[in-house]
Formats: sequence, C-alpha cells, structure tokens
Amino acid sequence: MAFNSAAVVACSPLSIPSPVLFGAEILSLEANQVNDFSRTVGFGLYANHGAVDVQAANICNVSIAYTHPGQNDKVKVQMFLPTKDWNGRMQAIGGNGWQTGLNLVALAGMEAAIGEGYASLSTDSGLGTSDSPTWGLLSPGNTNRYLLQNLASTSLNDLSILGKDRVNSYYGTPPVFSYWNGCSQGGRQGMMLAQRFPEAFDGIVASAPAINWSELFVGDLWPYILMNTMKTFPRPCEMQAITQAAVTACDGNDGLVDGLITEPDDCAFDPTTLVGTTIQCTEIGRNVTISMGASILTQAIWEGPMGSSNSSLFPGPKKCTTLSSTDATSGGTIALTTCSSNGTCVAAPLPLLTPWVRKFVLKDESVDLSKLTRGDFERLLHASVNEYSSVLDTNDPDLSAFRARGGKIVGYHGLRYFNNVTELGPNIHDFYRMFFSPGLGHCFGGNGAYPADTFDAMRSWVENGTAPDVLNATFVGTTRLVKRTLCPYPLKQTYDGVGNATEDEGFSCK
Ligand SMILES: [Ca+2]
Repeated sequence: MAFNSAAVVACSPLSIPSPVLFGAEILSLEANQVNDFSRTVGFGLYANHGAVDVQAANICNVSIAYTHPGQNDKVKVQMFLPTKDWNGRMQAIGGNGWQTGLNLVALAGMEAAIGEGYASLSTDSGLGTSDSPTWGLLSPGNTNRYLLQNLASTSLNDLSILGKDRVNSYYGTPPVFSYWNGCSQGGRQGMMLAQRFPEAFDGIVASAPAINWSELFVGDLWPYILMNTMKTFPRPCEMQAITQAAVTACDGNDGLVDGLITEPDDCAFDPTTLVGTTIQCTEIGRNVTISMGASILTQAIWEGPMGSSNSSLFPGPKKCTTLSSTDATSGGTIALTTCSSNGTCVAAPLPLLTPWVRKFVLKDESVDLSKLTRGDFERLLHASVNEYSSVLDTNDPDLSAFRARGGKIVGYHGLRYFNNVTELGPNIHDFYRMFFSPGLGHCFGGNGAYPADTFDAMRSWVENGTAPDVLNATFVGTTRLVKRTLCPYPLKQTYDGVGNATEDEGFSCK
C-alpha cells in the first residue's frame, strides 16, 4: 500500500500538533524517534497471530496523556508509528485480565505489529498496569465508577479517534484500514467496540471474549463456593485425574481418538465411577485415592451454579473441561486449592475474581469470602448483574450498525453469544465468524490447536471480501499432532475415518 513517505513529518511534539478529542483535555504529548529496534515476539504472545521477528525497525514512539475533565483521571495512550515501510493500516492491541492494554503482553503485540508494518497502539484506560484493580474502591462503600467506565467502554472509542488522528498528523493521510486485535479482556473490548462504537474499527478480532462480565466474575466463583460449603478440597492431581478419565472416556465419540473432545456437551461421563481409584500424585510424590467428594464436586461444577430452587443460574463449563490449573491467573471455572506441607488443603478463590466481588459488588474489602453460603452466592450474582450489566457486559446481540458499515468480526471461542446474534437475523456468517478449537486453552495453550492466522483471516475478509471458511491451527508443545483445520461455528469439525489425521487429512466442516 503506497503512501508518500516524503510527507512524513519529523517525530517531534513540535511537528505533531496536539489532538482534539471531544470530552477530553490533552495533558501532554511526547514523540521520540527510536531506530534499529529489533525483537523476536514468540508464538502466542502476539494474540491471534504467529511469531514475528522484528528487524531494525525505525519508529516514532508517541505517548499521549489526557483526562476527562471532572473525572480526575489520567489516561495514557501509546503509539508506535513506523517511519518507513508503513503498510497504511492501524492495529490496536487489547488487554488481558484486569489490564486494558499497554502492559507487557500488549506492548509485545504492538512491537510485533510494527514488524508487520502496522501503526500500532494501545491504552491503559487510566488504570495503570497493575494486574489487580487497586483503583477500584475510593473508600469503603464507594467504587471508582469513572475508571470502571474507562475500562468498560469510553477509552476504547477514545483510542480509535486519537489513533486515526495521530496517523493523519504523522503520515499526512489517515489509515486506509483500522483494526482491533484482542483476546479475553481484549475480546470483550472488541465486542464492546462492535456494539457501541461501530465506526471505530473496520475489522475486529475478538477471541475468547468475556461477554457477560458481570455474571462471569461472580459465576466463576462457584467452584470456590462449592468447595467451602461441601468442605471438600481436592488436590490438583485429583481433579486432573478425573478430567483425564473423562477425556479418555469420551475421546472417541467424535470418531477419532486424539485426546480432544469435539463435542464436550455430549460427554456423559460420570465421575463417581472413579471413586476409590488409586492415582499417582506427582505433586506430593505418592499415591492418593479419588474421593467421593472430589467426584461429586466435579459433577456439580460441570453442571454450573444452581439456585435455591435448584434451577440453573449460569451455564457451567463444557463437560470434561479441565477443572484444575497450576496457573491461578488463567481465569475460567477451575477448582483451585492451596495445600500446606502437612497435607491439608484449602479452597483458593481465583485472583481475577476476588477484587470484583470485594470492591465492586460488596464494596468492602474486609469480607471473608470463604464464609459465603450458596444463598450469598445467588444474591451476589444477582447484585452484580443488576448493577453492572449495562456498564460492562457485551451481550447486546444487535450488531446491525457494525454490519451495515461493512465491518467484519472473526475470533475463536465465545459461541453462546454467537447463538444470540444468530437469532436476530439470518446470514450472520456474512460478517461474523467464530471458530471452535477442541482442547485449546484460554487464548493460548492447553492441548488444542492454536489458530495463528485468525487476524490475517479477518484482514483478508475486510480488504478483499474473502470470508474465512476455515482457520489453520497448530498444536503447541506437543509432538503427537501437527495441525488441525478449524470450522466456523456452528459447523463442526468431522473426521470421516479416511486419511492421516496427524497430517490434518480426513476432516471436513459439517
Ligand atoms: Ca476425539
């Protein structure tokens, strides 16, 4: 894509005029030339892409600080503008966990993006880069609503406007195409943009989006509530063994024994059949026996939270999904325990969720969450949705404005919301495609295959009208399989029994 490189102005605050942003007051603008920047950004770090080797890039590094007058906030936006070899496009990088961007992962994504020629950018939404919302409570009983609003939505549209404006100031032309790239928090941000600010980006990648935040951040506390009320605290090895047995039992249901379950909802495995089974527990170096408590707990977590009338409050995780993790920051519905050297274990709430419950729902950091009853849980879930759904959740199925402006959305996982959009109108695949990878963890990792071409598939769709019929995914950290083709939901990856599955032969989307 050609642009007149002679029109590029010097990388200096003097030559880049201060931007105008409605509702904001610009506090500062810095611009520094950085030359010969090189870095290898590894596989999985640049969301929805493969690895990128950045070689001797010259960029203009622009930082903007601004405030929304009256809100006492200070938002930082940073942009990397390739001095030469700009590809004419802008790519905004989303956040993860409690961070909206500009953290180490987002910065790695921005650096990888300049290696591909993009003008890249990200925002901290005024939150800084702590991985916990230290800003959440102004005083006991009083939440920081303005910063929550920044996180939820406001800073995202600001980023698009500032980014396009800075690109125009620096290159003398606005970006030909503007893209959002995110997973998890970044996926939620992408869906917020599509729903509330449809003009902000031409194309959006929103993988593993946290769609129903207000429900999810209480709902995923369910295993913790169950463990405490059942007084059952299984070791990680016990939960891993149960999950592994479930995968083994249901693996072949999809026609191929490959360690992956294509249709977890169809897995009828009963964990209580394992009670009394001896397993080797590597974390303590001896054998343990699978308990009735751990089996019942597993079944209850898979079923999802139940209310006082035994009705479902919130859909559970797919059956046979892993309920144990050594990575406490991974999020999701897992039964996390911490065990002392004398062998006793206690339930550990997920670090991602506890600040939400304490600061935003209860507004009191002194509450002992281990004392919560099932009734408390039900009330908390209702309170969270009631107060915050309209602020944070991205479950509005009406994407008609984004569709009408020619926008395209691609991502993997996040299928329940896709069903809701489908109900509003036909031909959803004309602008929105989501893919499912059996066994793939949250954004990256796990046993499933990772689709590193997700972003480029979206870009081709926007620019050439080439809709992605499949995504090409690669298994990471395992030698048993190499690659697997992913299908756009609701089509399912089906193995016809012919061909070498390890070479991705014999699969079709049906
Ligand atoms: Ca299988």
